[in-house]
Amino acid sequence: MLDRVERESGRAPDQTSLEVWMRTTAHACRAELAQRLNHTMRTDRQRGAKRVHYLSMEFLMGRALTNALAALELDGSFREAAERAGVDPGEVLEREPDAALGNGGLGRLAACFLDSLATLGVPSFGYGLRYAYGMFDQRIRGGQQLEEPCDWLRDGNPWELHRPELRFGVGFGGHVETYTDDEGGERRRWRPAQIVRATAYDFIVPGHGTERVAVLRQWQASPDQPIDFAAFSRGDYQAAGAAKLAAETLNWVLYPDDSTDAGRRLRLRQEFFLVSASLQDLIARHLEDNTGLSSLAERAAIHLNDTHPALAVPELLRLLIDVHHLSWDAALAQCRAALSYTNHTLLPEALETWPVAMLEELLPRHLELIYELNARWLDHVRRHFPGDEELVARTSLVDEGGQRRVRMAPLSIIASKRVNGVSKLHSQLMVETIFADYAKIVPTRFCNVTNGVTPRRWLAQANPALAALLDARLGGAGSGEPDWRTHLDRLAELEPLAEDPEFRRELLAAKLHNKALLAKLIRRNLGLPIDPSSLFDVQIKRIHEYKRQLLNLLHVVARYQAICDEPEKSWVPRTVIFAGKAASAYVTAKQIIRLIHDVARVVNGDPRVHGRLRLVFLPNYGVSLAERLFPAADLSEQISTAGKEASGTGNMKFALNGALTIGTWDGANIEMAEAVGREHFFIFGLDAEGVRATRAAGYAPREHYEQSPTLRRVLDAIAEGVFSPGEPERYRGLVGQLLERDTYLLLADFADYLAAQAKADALFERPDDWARVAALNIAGMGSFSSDRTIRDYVETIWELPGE
Ligand code: 26V
Repeated sequence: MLDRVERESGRAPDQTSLEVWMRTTAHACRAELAQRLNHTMRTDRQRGAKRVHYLSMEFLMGRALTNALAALELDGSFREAAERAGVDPGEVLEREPDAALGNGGLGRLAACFLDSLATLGVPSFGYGLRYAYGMFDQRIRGGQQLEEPCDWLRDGNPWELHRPELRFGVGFGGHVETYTDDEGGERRRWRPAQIVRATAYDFIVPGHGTERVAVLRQWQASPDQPIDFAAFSRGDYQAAGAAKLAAETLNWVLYPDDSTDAGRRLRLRQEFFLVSASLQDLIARHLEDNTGLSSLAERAAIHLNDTHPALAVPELLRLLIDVHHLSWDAALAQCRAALSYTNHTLLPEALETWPVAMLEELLPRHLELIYELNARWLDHVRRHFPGDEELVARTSLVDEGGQRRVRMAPLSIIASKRVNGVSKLHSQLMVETIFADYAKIVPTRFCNVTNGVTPRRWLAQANPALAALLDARLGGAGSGEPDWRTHLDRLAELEPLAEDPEFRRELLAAKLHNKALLAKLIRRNLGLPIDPSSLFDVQIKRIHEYKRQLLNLLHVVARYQAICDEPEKSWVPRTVIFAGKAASAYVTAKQIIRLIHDVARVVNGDPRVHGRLRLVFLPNYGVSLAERLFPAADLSEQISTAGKEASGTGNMKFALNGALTIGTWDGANIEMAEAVGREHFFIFGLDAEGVRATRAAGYAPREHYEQSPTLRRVLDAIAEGVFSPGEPERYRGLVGQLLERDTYLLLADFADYLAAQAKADALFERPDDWARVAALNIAGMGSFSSDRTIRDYVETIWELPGE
């Protein structure tokens, strides 16, 4: 290490910057990983292994260095070298910027999957885009969110392996022509108006407890010709650089969800760019080792992470039919055997559709193929459901209401082998609601694979205190026992330990340690003193109305008012922590952030409260901040309106780190509660059926307001400007929305939520009992490892042969 630092920087190891240390360490790891990559590729090729190709517009990777050092077992030598040079190893690790190439759950799930694919040794490629700017950085000014570009590549990326030899052309626009081939057959051919080059940048994902690795291949766009020389010579520099600009725009920024219509064309171009480059790459690899493409699906599973890569359907058809001359039937058979699709949300506003006119202009051949596919599909529907023309209209790939649009979820469903939801409830609701018609026509295509998270990052690396305790009790790596890091089922062995007072004491000590670290961070970043012995009540995720951060805040206000009424009473001290980003165009979500800050100012500054209630908003939520928050939480807020949160994965990270959950009967909360025991969860509120029935009966939120003095007082205070005295009307509209519509049923669940919070207080007053329940929660998390999830995908969806 000391040698490498000198060679990297031209300076002595104790004279160089932390950045150089970080880069050098990353380069050292990358060199090892590149060797492992070579071995992995060689064995897979020799074995003729079937590979998984995971196509995703998002990979929310976070930092890579801690994970790489752990996987390579270089952690100790790194620390030793740094310390010898008088450098703090922790500070070196902090220098690495987050790779925030995702919005939230969907992107982080993809990152956890890569970790598990590598660890399980599944032959696999992740395919994504090399965004220059990832998820925006969130700043808070005057209590309001400001977005700033996330310039994560500014100082280069020490991890990536540029592969200039892997280059493919991706077309856009132009026209389609008919021609006669050598055998006299009539064929269609796309003549794009523009070709953009795609080059690969590989990020190597290490496996744990194995020398195998996975690859995340990220595509970079560049123009066919970097400069239009004729234009340059004329002095028209704008025209000279136009192609370069147009190409590079493809890699410009990660789209934040809920983005407005502006720029949707660019998003479509990004999606096609990802799909086309990835498919050409995997087909080229297939043809290196196989004679033709009629065996493609035997060797390649192609997975669509939501519908963002759904253009893979017509692009694969085009490549097989137009370029490689398979028949329609043979090509469709390959699609139907190779492709699979995961749905991640039931929210209708998040289901992708594209205007026919836009497709016609950008991807004319693909539109033709979609029409042909649609005709065949509707034939199938008519044959099986004769006379049901309404079913035909509803299941058409083209939405004919208003501006004609292509529906991407149905496109993915009809051309896939399997379609899965991400928790039992979500998969059930998926076939009962949004995809009910398709489930009627092709029932066996639908299945469930419940999400999971990687225990390496989210427990072993994020929570060394708890990891040490688990090692002491279950045996660590090298103890001869299977390591819990790769055999998370072993957590079940903690169940009897929950009855061991010494174990409970150690568990509480580990938690207190983590809370003290977080308190220090809050003090440093926000200047707020936090009591580490208070109950840390944490809600961290994207800000969205259905996730109901506002319900949490209503509880905070109710508690504040109660403390002010009886300041002498002994209140269980609480620190309520929020973090999360609002989509830049999502006005209500941004208002919720502002309200959190307004309430925090009043509550934290009120002497009557006397530190027994603190409200904290930590800016710029992301993977690295999350790694500090999960280990320090006592209470995990998973309070979505039942039926709305497809799965949740933060819920699993909390429980794995010994937090108790206060949550609704929604998403994976249900399976977690069943695994841990319902009695060890603070479950409250309406379930999905209750939500449906409440709405069907004509939900009247104002009745709750009128019947509950507590609720009335809370809403009145917010509406009348108690927390925004400078602008008393600021939240009138927000409260008005709750009283009139309350789309997400906050008021219906309010009373029960408060009752559940009171139960949490009561248990927290008995630390030994709390610790027992925390231990049981950890013990129940064995099956929420993404290793289990990936095994499920391998068996039920990708159908890779067993070892
Ligand atoms: C939609 C869009 C629309 C256009 C611009 C970019 C963009 C990005 C994301 C989305 C939808 C995101 C869906 C999502 O993240 N779903 C979450 O998936 C998690 C993993 O399965 C799951 O745990 C969460 O419950 C679910 O909300």
